Amino acid sequence: MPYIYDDQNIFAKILRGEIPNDTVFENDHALAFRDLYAQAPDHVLVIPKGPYVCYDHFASEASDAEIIGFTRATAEVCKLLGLAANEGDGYRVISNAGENGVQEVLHLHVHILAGRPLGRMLQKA
Ligand code: DGP
Repeated sequence: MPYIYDDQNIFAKILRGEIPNDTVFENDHALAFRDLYAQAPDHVLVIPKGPYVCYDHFASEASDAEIIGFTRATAEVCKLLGLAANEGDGYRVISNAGENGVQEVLHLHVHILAGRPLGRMLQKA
């Protein structure tokens, strides 16, 4: 089944400048901005500029340049916030996908969470 991208999602609107955001970093292929509903002292979302629904969509269909630009953007955010595991207290990267992943916004994003102990990755159901 093809991936269906809805360009009316909230992150598409942010990319078009229709909704403001608190930008942390930007390059040709990615935008990083603070999550409006932060769940940790540092909670940054990194999104590709292209129309990708979720992580596996991006990983399978994005160009090499997009994948490099997006991945390097996550590294820049870690550097800018002083989180890198070799110099800071660490962080967590999460990307939710689909119903079981409880993805609310259907434009690929990774959450970078940091600034406090984050506990174990998952609670038992
Ligand atoms: P997810 O459940 O993985 O799809 O997370 C979506 C995140 O997006 C959630 O943590 C809240 C955040 N969010 C939703 N709307 C906005 C918005 O308009 N601006 C910003 N900066 N973040 C938003």
